[in-house]
Amino acid sequence: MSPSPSPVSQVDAEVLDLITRISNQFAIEGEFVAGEEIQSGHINSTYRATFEAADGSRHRYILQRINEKVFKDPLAVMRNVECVTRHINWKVLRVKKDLGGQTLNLYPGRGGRFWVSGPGGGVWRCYNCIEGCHTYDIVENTRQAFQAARAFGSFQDLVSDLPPDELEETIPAFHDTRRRYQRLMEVAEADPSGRAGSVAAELEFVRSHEADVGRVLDGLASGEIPQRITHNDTKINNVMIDEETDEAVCVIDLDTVMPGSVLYDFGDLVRTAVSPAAEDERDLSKVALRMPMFEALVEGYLESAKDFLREEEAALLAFSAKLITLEIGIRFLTDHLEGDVYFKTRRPDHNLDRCRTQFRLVEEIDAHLPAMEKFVGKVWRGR
Ligand code: GN1
Ligand code: MG
Repeated sequence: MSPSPSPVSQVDAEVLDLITRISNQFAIEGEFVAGEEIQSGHINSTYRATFEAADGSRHRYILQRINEKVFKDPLAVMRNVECVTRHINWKVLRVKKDLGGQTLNLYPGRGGRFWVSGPGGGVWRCYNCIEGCHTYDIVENTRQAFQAARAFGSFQDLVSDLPPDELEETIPAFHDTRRRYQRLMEVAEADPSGRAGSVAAELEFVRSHEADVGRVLDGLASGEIPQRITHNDTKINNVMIDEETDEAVCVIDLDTVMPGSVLYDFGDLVRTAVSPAAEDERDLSKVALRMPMFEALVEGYLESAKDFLREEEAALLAFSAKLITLEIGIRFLTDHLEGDVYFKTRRPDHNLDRCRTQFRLVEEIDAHLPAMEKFVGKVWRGR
């Protein structure tokens, strides 16, 4: 299969002017020479700026505007990100010297904070650009899958000793699948965009999976599944992979790091890494569960997570893939019914296409679940 790095696009003069003005407010050296848009991500707006220093060397920086419709308190997001990046930097330096790789760093801005206000409002931040790496929307080989899963397990380990009270809940009830389910049913009932009639089959699909939505939540409530600090958005394109060695170098997108279950992290990684089809693929015959990819994810994840993971969590790793794929499908369908107010869309019915792809993948996972559970059990016992 051909490589599928996440897309980057040219920007028009107006956006270029905006990026220039924003980047000039951060403490970065040199003069702005170029800017482009990074298109992956459905929430924030992300750009890459190139600066030329006095000695002629060029360096790139990531500029991002936080979407405040989604993150109602963007400054809480910034407090969390500052806390997490500082902690990781400390830990890599002092505790895990052999971890290697790169870490995300925020640049200070005019006004003495790690963010600046944009001309039309909004909270902007600036990160270092991790060079020599790609992010992938579709995994090409099992080495990438193994590496990405190991990186997310290490990430969970890195943030495991952050005091939970230090982190604010940037999106309340983010992975409350039961609440996501109820919300979908309410929106379908109210039908604000007049689209519910055309998604009867999808709604029926969700209803037929009602029994699944509480499984991790109930474990969290009873204490059987521990609450931990987790990433909460472990899409495969949120890990930077070295272009040459395929090694995972750095986990990015720290906006939803907060208390949760590691199962959501593992499940979302499986959702985005096992299928050779894009998240919004319209040809559903292309959606498939590639068992070798799943196996590489399990091996990579357990390599870094086996020491802290509990038996009860390991037992639900395979199921978590089904749960999170259902949950994200529910969220896409809800947004479709609400008139596309949350996720960025690039074509009509984009959220519906994404939802259908997720539900097809749920079926694929269901069909493979016994084999997936068997494989997890084998690796877990042999750890
Ligand atoms: C959003 O922006 P991005 O692509 O990192 C969403 C995730 C979804 C994902 C689906 C804050 O993440 O929860 O899983 O889209 N992020 C938020 O692709 O809602
Ligand atoms: Mg994200």
